[in-house]
Amino acid sequence: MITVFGEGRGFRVVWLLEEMGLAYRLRPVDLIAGVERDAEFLAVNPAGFIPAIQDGDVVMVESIAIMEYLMARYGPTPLAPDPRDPAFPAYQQFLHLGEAGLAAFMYLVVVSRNLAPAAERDNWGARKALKIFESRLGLVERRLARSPFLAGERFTAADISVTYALEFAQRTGCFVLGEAERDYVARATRRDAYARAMETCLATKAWAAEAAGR
Ligand SMILES: N[C@@H](CCC(=O)N[C@@H](CS)C(=O)NCC(=O)O)C(=O)O
Repeated sequence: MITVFGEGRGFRVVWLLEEMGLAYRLRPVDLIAGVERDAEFLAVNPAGFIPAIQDGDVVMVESIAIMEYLMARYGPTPLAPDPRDPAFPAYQQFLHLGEAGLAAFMYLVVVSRNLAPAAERDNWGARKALKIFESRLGLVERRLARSPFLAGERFTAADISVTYALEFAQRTGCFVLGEAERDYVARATRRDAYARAMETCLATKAWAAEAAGR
């Protein structure tokens, strides 16, 4: 049985597991309370960030790497086009851009605006991170002008990666998505596996409801 530690970007992993129909359990990790006394989690990821997975003897961190592991280990799956498929380069690029180009930079904006001491909230690093997020988002917009999903006509794990980043940006109130991105998020999340992942990830579900009501 695969154990997923923590929501946040762990939502990507849970969504993927639901798409693939694999058995798993979600083990909540409370970052707000602090992980210092969570010995079971720290034994899995001594660096203390989420998500992490444990699958037998395998322990991994980094949501995109975890997704690639699960698809390679338990696939093949239509979520990951074959490397010889013409959809593969765009798939591979946007799978990684969702974290390395979008969520990681937006995370710096979010923690600066919400967690930093008042005098440090508006800082050069956070402003630069927002600009980088916007420039990478331009690549997503260009791609979506040509196809409904990032790898082409079919939904793939690249859409899980980028959709998470866009929902993260929107729910934190740090970015307002344009119409094309909102339509895309609606298209990508109109899936049974997404709904099941939401029922599992109760903190994410509560956060989405709170953001929608703002
Ligand atoms: N690139 C990593 C980012 C992981 C990350 O920053 N997670 C956040 C919450 S979603 C976290 O644990 N932050 C607390 C910390 O880094 O100490 C991934 O995609 O898994």
